[in-house]
Amino acid sequence: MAKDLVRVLHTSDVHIGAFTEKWAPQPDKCLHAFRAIVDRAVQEQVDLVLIAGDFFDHNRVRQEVTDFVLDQLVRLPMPTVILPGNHDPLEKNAAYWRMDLAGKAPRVHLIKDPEGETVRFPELGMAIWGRPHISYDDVSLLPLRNLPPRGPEPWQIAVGHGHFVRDEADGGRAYPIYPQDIADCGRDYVALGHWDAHMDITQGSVRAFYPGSPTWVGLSSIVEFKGANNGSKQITVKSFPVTL
Ligand SMILES: [Mn+2]
Repeated sequence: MAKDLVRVLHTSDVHIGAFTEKWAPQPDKCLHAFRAIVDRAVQEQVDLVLIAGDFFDHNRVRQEVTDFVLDQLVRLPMPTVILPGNHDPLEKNAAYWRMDLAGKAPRVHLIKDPEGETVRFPELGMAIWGRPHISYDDVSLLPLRNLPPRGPEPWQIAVGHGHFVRDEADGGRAYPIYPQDIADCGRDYVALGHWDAHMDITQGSVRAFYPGSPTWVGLSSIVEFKGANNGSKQITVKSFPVTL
């Protein structure tokens, strides 16, 4: 039987590597933001950490930066799922390849399959599907189209990094996510990334949120999944300030 309460720390857009030069006003801002996220996940003993893209600001981050990030990931006692975004696509020179995740942080699952893949956590009764960015040129990527059918776990999550299309004015945007993509994705919760603001863009019965960038707006979310065993499933999103 799945756990009755599953808590997921959902963050995105940490933009590690942005403005890290010594002349920048706050050169360590994004590193401190991520360390604060890890502190919170440890304190709150969440069941899973989900990073919905643009974890890194770019793929040229220095080795000392990827070393710091790896040290922080190692501190997390729970599984972590990372989806590469448009700033940190999984290209040949991706920052992710310069971290020994498999050797040092084996609880981290990096979503790699360009078509999309599902990471399963039977002990949590949860499965997470995502399609990664794999190139800086993939502007026509549809992050939430053509998902596989739901799996057996009671909680089916999608993670997507892209731009929510609000109206016709958004028509030409890269990595579009249409309202119908969310409404039709067959998941319980869509963990989004790309926007810096915290936004609830729930469509029909599918809850969907941008958590907000911990670095730029100082926010992140803990999402509580409750009641899978008694048939009254309930999802609560709690936004919290990330203090640096
Ligand atoms: Mn982005």
